[in-house]
Amino acid sequence: MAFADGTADFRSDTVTRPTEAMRKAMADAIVGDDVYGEDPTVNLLEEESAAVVGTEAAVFVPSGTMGNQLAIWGHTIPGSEVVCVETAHVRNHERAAAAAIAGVQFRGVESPDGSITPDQVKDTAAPEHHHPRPSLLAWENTHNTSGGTVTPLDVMVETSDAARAIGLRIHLDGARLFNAVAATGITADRWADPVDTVQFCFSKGLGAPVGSILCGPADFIDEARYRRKMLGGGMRQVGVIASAARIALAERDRLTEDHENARRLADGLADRYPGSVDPAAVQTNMVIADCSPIPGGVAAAIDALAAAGVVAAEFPVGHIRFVTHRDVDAADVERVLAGLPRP
Ligand code: TLP
Repeated sequence: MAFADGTADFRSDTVTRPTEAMRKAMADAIVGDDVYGEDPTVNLLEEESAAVVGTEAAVFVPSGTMGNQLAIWGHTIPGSEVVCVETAHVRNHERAAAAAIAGVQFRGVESPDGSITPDQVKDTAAPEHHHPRPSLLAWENTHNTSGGTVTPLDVMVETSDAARAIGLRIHLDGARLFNAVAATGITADRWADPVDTVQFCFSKGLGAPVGSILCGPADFIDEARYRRKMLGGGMRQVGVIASAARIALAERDRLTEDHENARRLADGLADRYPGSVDPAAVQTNMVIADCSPIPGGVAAAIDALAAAGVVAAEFPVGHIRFVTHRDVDAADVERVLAGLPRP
């Protein structure tokens, strides 16, 4: 189902527009001042979210970035290191906020798919007089830049155990946690079990227009709520948007449709342009296509798609990242395949 103007936007799952049910819920939302803790819709959303991931508490935040940054700030001390994969969103796509806010730097470890081994974490422990000390291990599951790959739960458990053994706290950037749930059938509370805090987004595949949530122990979340206000994240009558997020959370099972559409697209691209996509690497709602087998390369592909009413962007260089979501369907996948230049 493309947008009302007929375009199908595959750039990200952040582009979804609120459904009629969300718009109605937003119009009818019962609200109060959330800075006083008096917005009933936000309070419900926080309780429901904490229950889904099995934590004591949760705090609603405007963005995944703010959720991640509150976690990093709360878990670390200035001058320490956050261990993550070198391509992590917290490291590369959050405007260096962790350096500005928490005063930490990142130790990015090499990983093709978002996994981190116990040895990679152990190697970060300060071995000599010059090395900064690590304070936090940050997971990203699913992992964005490797194409929505799932880090297996046993890998998360084993490496998190190794991290705890050397005194690290553990955060999960679960912007797309429910894509990992949909791909594996493993419930969200089990993914959250090895970590101290988890951030997930309502505004990605879940399809809400705005909002994310940080979940964790009650005392940690109390402090995060205090710091959210410091950052200007006290949002007052924010039940207006929490109402849409509640619907997004309740409808999370629909993500399997996005995964089916991504699979269709991956198979179609691999068939037409051998070498562009490894279908076996496509596990959730993203397909990263190497455009070198497409005549004219990435620029010609983006232009041809635009002429077919498909919005696509280069990410990373020489590639297009196609992301499936609520506002693109199987017919839009066919539109991509029909629109691209023929070999
Ligand atoms: N990702 C966006 C861009 O910022 C790259 C996208 O289009 O994929 N964690 C992960 C893993 C993310 O992918 C994102 C957004 C965030 C955090 C940040 O969420 P927001 O945009 O709500 O701050």
